[in-house]
Amino acid sequence: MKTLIKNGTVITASDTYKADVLIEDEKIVLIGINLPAEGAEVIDAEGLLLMPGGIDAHTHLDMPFGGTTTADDFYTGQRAAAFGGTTTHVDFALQQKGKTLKHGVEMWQAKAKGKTVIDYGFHIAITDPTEESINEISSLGELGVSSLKVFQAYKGAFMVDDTALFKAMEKARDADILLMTHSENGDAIALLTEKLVSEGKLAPKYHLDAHPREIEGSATARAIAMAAVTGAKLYVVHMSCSDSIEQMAMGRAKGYNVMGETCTQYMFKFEDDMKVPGFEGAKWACGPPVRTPDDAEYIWESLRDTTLQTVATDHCSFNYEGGVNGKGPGKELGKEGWHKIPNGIPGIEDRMPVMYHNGVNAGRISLNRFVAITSTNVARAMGMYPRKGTIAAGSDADIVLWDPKKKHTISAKTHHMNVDYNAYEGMEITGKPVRTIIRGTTVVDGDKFCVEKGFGKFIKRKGPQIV
Ligand code: DUC
Ligand code: ZN
Ligand code: ZN
Repeated sequence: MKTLIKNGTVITASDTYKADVLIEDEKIVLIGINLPAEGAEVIDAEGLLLMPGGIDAHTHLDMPFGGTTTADDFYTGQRAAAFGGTTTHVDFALQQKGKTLKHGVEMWQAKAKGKTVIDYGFHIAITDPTEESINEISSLGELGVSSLKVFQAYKGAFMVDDTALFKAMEKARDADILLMTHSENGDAIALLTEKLVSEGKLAPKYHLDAHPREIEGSATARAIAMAAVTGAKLYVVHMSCSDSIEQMAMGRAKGYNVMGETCTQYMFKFEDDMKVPGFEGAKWACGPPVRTPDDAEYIWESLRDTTLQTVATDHCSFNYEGGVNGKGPGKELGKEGWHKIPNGIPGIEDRMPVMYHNGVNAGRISLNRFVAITSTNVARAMGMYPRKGTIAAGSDADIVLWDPKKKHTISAKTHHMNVDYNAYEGMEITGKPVRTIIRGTTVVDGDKFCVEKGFGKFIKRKGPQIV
């Protein structure tokens, strides 16, 4: 099968140029001027940008968490991602206590099976760091997994101590696995939580007091120091504030193998949104928490100056009004106390348009930088480049046809995510995907969804790069 995309403007992390793109089966085979159309289906992309499909390195689909399970499964979450121009994501598989890492990956493979409509991979989160589990890091490559997550938070659930983190880093270094940390101080959070709850401080806003910025900063510093000593490749996920990003800047200035990710919500949702009267603030409970408008500006600057290299979503959807009309339990679980609110914000569909409008249109980042932080750098870090993350001969034909003039108002009423609220409700954006192509197949065409469940492929990853 041949497809020729004519007259579009190709945008990569480094270049902007007008060209035709020829696709044969699943791959891009030729990029050039006035390519002949014989035997090909022709797509006219006049006035459109051709960008590599977005890659979201941080999602939680069908994940049991906080006494319930996330509202989006692999079908609803991936379908929404495709409407938003994301063509690949890497989801977090969780090791179950007493079980192997491989078992965790297999569990998540089973959740995805028969539901996938975009391409995907898995990180594995180590939650039971026995000697056996640590040794298993050496064979993660055989599962097509090139990244290992370690939680420095969620004491009593996912958190592991520094001994385990250090040992995991040594093994990850030897096996060329990317070590990812959720950097907060779980011990301090547990103590603060206990104190706040015992004082009857139960409204959603107290979530903020239990997750101070300073402990995100110091946990990040701890992870970076251990990466420096062990030589592991470190990727710090969901960096929310200047306290942690300053540590990242310092680590990178010293030449350590470290890089950082932020998430869209940290540029648009703030502490004040959690401080509103009533329960509404529960929508924005996530870990690390939302911070301040000053942090948002700091994040934009850090994305510009390459201190931060990727933007993900940490998509973790829970209904605001769950437990009714066939919906599973959601945020309402925390009505009696903020500490019972399931942590997470949805956004897998919104990342690309929101970052484009507020980044590129607002003059904060260039188009090429937009591609770098939403796709190319992610593919490199996750061990998928150049198969994913660029428009080049030999790469998978994952291409988003982007209309830079198309206007849209984001709303839960029209979004495709299986959740009853949207973090960007009412945001008027200009520029969005009009056609999403994955491995040469059109997955979304305007409002139409064009593939069946099971289309999405598991991507075996290896050779993570710090960028
Ligand atoms: N943070 C969230 O907000 N949700 C899922 C897990 C996490 O670390
Ligand atoms: Zn996390
Ligand atoms: Zn997460």
